[in-house]
Amino acid sequence: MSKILIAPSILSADFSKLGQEIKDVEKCGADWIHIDVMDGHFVPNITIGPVVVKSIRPVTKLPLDVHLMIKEPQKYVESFVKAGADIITFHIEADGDPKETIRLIKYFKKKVGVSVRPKTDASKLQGILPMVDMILVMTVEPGFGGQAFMGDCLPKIEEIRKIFKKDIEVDGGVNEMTAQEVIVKGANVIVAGTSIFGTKNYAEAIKKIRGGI
Ligand code: S6P
Ligand code: MG
Repeated sequence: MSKILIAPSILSADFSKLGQEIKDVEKCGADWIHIDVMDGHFVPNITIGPVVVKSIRPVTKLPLDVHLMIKEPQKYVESFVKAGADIITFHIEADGDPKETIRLIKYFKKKVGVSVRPKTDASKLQGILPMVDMILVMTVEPGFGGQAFMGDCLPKIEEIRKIFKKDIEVDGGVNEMTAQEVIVKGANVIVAGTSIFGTKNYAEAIKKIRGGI
């Protein structure tokens, strides 16, 4: 089994000291920094944009894993690339031609991910799997941190793992217990917001989510 990667979601960090929070999770064993971008249209919440990504870039050596929960993702790829994103994931449900958006991200030589909402069937990914580096399986309805994990998404992780050998990232309500459920199904990248930033000991939280594997 490949190494389990932990990507703390900064949405649950203390934004008044964001740089320090990122340095802290890096020191405590995080592998990637997960950045949730919401536009108030694709999801009912607004978070951060390229300006914040740019200010984070010099703070850490870790890859910046940008999760775009926005309409028309193709319009914003270049801004996030210029801001310093290493991995750009957009939603298959967003408008536009997913293949064109994938090609655009690849043109900038960035790692490309495609995400599916809980109710979206894995079959919707047919045709794009050979083009991408990562599939992000949402285990909550995107929009807010701190929601409860949706166990009915577990079979989808297994279904995708059977036909996809690259990274499978899981995002939403993941804690030390649900992490083990998604790892067993084949996930190898774990996003965790509340279950890391909501604790006092980030190193311990990351270690427990990784499950000692
Ligand atoms: C979607 C959500 C995710 C984040 C997240 C995880 O609603 O916002 O995309 O990555 O904040 O947080 P948590 O607390 O569920 O681990
Ligand atoms: Mg996310």
